Amino acid sequence: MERTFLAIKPDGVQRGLVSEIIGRFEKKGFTLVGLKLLQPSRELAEQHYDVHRERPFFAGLVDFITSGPVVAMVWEGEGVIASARKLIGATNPLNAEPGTIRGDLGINIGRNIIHGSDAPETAQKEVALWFKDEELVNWQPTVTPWLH
Ligand code: FUP
Repeated sequence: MERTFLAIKPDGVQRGLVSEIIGRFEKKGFTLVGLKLLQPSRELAEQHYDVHRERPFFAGLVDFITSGPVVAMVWEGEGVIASARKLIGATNPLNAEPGTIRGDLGINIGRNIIHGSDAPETAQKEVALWFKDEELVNWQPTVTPWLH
């Protein structure tokens, strides 16, 4: 079953948006298989954003993501990678559609609340970077089988 890596960034945690955001993925019907709160190290943040290493915003991005606690999650379900990206909305919250997390809750591209893997390869890489195998729970909901 497909899995994606999602992280509520320090702005989302500090603004008290954790339950609102987790609720959106729960209500959509995806399955939470990994969850932890951590303040990422610089090394972890730099690896996570390695693709942006040469971009002018890289240092600021790493400063920000390491500035406070992050809620790191792995969600599972059919089509979860692309669907989570839709629920999250465009990178710049000012361009994100209303109804999406960034469209409803943010205004600043540097403080855009949540990260979501953008493709199967990055999802696999990010899940492995942030979680050990034993931190992930293999389970299927039995009370709502019609969603799965
Ligand atoms: P996304 O996949 O939507 O998180 O966006 P990107 O991978 O393109 O960018 C990663 C993060 O870099 C964004 F969440 C915010 C930050 N960023 C900037 O701060 N400025 C930019 O011009 C582009 C991205």
